[in-house]
Amino acid sequence: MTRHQSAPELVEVPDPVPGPGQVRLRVAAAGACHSDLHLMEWPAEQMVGQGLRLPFTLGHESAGWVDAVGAGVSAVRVGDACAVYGPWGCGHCRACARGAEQYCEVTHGMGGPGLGGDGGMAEYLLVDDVRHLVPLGDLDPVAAAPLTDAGLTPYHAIRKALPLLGPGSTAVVIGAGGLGHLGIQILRAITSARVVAVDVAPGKLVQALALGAHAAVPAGEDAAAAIRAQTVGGLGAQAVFDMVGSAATMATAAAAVGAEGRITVVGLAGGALPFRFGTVPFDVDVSLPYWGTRGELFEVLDLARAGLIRAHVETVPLAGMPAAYDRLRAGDVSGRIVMVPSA
Ligand code: FEH
Ligand code: ZN
Ligand code: ZN
Repeated sequence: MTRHQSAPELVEVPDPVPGPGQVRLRVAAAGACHSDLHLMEWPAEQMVGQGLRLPFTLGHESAGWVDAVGAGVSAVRVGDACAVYGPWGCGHCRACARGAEQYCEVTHGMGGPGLGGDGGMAEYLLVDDVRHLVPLGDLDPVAAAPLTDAGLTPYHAIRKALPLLGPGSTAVVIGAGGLGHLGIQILRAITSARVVAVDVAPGKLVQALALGAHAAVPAGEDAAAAIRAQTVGGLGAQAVFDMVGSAATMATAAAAVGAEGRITVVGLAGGALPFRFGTVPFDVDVSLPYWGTRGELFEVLDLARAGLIRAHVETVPLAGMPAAYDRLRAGDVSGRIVMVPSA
């Protein structure tokens, strides 16, 4: 990104040189996230307010191969396939000490690659510290890249709702796109909930069923009633994961969740949820989590290695990314678009 409230530009940048403790990664793939679209829309004051200064290279969901290491790096070797943990923290505060670098007391989840630092929409990505690399072993780095955000974010959210998702429970995923298509798979892999997918696009509902959703409901006025009909006794869902975050999807979540349930809003569409007596059932928790921990990224990759989840990717060369972002904005992407430099 070079200018506020503008489309990204393709520019030549020098190949990064790793300093002590750093690693240069040859990018295998970098996912295109809806959040990138929000970054392109944010006015200067909002970007600066989040600590994001232009210019920087987009791409906060990356994987690739170690290309060069700086002095003192021994945990990885040239040629190793690795995923990049994206929310780079200070490494020393309480949050970082437990691996929750997305909640770092210093960086507050920003400043990493593609979020103020130079990201993966490039041939090379400079990783600030080897702790932000997770070895992939035999996992394909192109398919693994989306797991670092589109997988890790719903995984973190679902992990927090686990106590609610036992036998007889219902979990709803609103938005079956980049995060939703992986959230459905993660719910099937680590919970015994009945999974209901909601989306505006018929094609995404078909894909959701193929990926393991037990039911698929078109978004809209009648969605909440259709969701409640899927729940035990029609009493509402135990957990609703809103991957969109618009006023309409939040209203659907509030009407679909049952008493003592949990609404988790992950999407950044900027909607608001009236939260007072009568707008949500009794004892409903509402949460707005952000990304996930370093330890959880290992667990997400373990799920992929076990064949329990897989990102459905469409590869695009770097030159094709401006048009790809336009398709993402138009809702015309199923699964995840990943930029592949060699495509
Ligand atoms: C990025 C920037 C701001 C908010 C949320 C995000 C997510 O896409 C990161 O997972
Ligand atoms: Zn993202
Ligand atoms: Zn920290």
